[in-house]
Amino acid sequence: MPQALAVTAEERLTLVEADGAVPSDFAADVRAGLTAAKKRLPCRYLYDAEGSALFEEICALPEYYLTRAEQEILETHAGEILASCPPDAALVELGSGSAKKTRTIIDAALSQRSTLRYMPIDISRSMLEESSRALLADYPAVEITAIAAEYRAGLRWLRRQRDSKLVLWLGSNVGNFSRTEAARFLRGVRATMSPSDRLLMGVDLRKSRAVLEAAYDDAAGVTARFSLNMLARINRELGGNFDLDTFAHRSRWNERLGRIEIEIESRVAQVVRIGALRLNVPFRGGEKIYTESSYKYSFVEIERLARAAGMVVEQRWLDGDKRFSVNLLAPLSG
Ligand code: AVJ
Repeated sequence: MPQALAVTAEERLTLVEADGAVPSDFAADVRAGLTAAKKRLPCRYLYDAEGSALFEEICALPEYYLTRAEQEILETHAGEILASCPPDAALVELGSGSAKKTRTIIDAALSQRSTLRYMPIDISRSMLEESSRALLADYPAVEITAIAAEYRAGLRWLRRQRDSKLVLWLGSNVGNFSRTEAARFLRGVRATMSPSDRLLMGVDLRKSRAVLEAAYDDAAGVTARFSLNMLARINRELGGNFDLDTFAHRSRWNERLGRIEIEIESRVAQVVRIGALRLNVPFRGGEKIYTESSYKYSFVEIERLARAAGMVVEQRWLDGDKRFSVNLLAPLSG
């Protein structure tokens, strides 16, 4: 039985549920957001099973260049990226999701060394388990410690680890944060890093209105379905009676603030009932619910962000069309 000697995938997987996480409260946030003078819903609720599947579809859209551009950069420069990190560094990933892009980094690492520790941190436990098992099946030399946690709890857990590390924060996930929130979050990441650790951050760049607005309002209507899924989720989980045909997805590039602004607009005056909240929500014709910001950066803004977090941009790579950036950040001493 040669199998008895093999280290099984199970033995190479540890799943940690980081404690102290304040679980987000969909019902309370929907009530607060839809009774406010300016209606809003937090973008983290876009990602239930339905929304996560739609987001995967977005990543393959012709208009949504971000995923392909980042993948191109990682494929072209993975060796160089790893050469800039401690040779024994563990790989940490914030918001790992399906961890598809991570494979490029893992391949490059394993061409230089025999084993690798991967520590994905993600809010979705099911996504973590699924992506971890897939990786373990394909990479016998990889050991995984998967942390099911929101960012804050994940960082708290990371602060207690002693491994040297390369932290991955890909996909321009920084875009959902305001610039102030992004700096605060990165200071938290900085606090987990020792001097030789590095942060690899994928950041979408400022560009023309036409390219940006198409990326967030594709011809096939997938982004619209992704957006409106927020209302469908309220219907499913909170007994809402939103008629999705009477709402429209709107996205607009705000050049001054450097962000795409995504809203859901009520096409007519109407009252929506949300049963579980015992709440009636009135809408004027044309009234909007703000659901998501997607911030874009110039090179100077990326450097400013790094500095504000006590780090410096050590290296930067772009795709061939110069639409997207991958940045290697090093902690500043002190
Ligand atoms: C996951 C935040 C990177 O802002 O491009 C895509 C989310 N929303 N299309 C982005 C999103 C609509 C995405 N991020």
